[in-house]
Amino acid sequence: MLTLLIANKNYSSWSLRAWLALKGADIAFTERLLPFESEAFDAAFAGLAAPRRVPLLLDGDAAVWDSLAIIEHVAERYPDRPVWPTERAARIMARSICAEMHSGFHRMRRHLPMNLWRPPEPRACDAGVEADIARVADIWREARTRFGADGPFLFGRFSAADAYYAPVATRLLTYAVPLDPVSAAYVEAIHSWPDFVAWRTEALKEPWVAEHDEVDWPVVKREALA
Ligand SMILES: N[C@@H](CCC(=O)N[C@@H](CS)C(=O)NCC(=O)O)C(=O)O
Repeated sequence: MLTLLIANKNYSSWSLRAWLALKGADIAFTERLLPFESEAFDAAFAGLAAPRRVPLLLDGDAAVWDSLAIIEHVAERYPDRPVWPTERAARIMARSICAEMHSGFHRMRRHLPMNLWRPPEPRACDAGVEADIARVADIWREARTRFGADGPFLFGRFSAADAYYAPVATRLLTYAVPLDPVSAAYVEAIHSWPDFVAWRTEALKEPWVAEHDEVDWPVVKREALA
């Protein structure tokens, strides 16, 4: 049995990536939510030969840490599940753009933190952040044009690449970034995906506020629960 350690659903974009990738591939797991800066968070990592970071997957007595390693681990362990796109050229691009997200886009990630309960409102961006956003739009356009015929996601049907770019889709909405039609449709597809809706619904109920992720601090702009 698999157990996925995650943190706050409102803020933890790396947790969201691993969680969505497993859900999207229909891989069963138990989720364990550890609020940031809690004793439970520290206790969960005591005795594990792994960094104190989420997501972390427990597979029996093995700990797999880092979202990309988790995704590759489950792809290997469940080869019949659609973790990655099935077509080779699509899979090559999917892996490449996940690696690009994993090691890049620092300016955008820092300036526009994931914050699912913040109502959409613009935030001024410098040229570096704008360049990151433009690169995301280029990736989405290329994937959708070359491989997107079978559905609304980057490679048609949902894959790990969508799990990886879902937090970006939320940031573009949260900070009211102007979008081209392809990006707007993709952001909408992510926000309508039932697994994402389930995650966001839970996020909006959370009590924990992280000052460094609230760009309007000391004001916490927070959408009321429906
Ligand atoms: N590159 C790592 C990033 C993991 C990471 O930075 N996780 C953050 C939360 S999103 C964390 O656990 N921070 C611990 C803390 O803030 O106490 C991955 O892909 O899993």
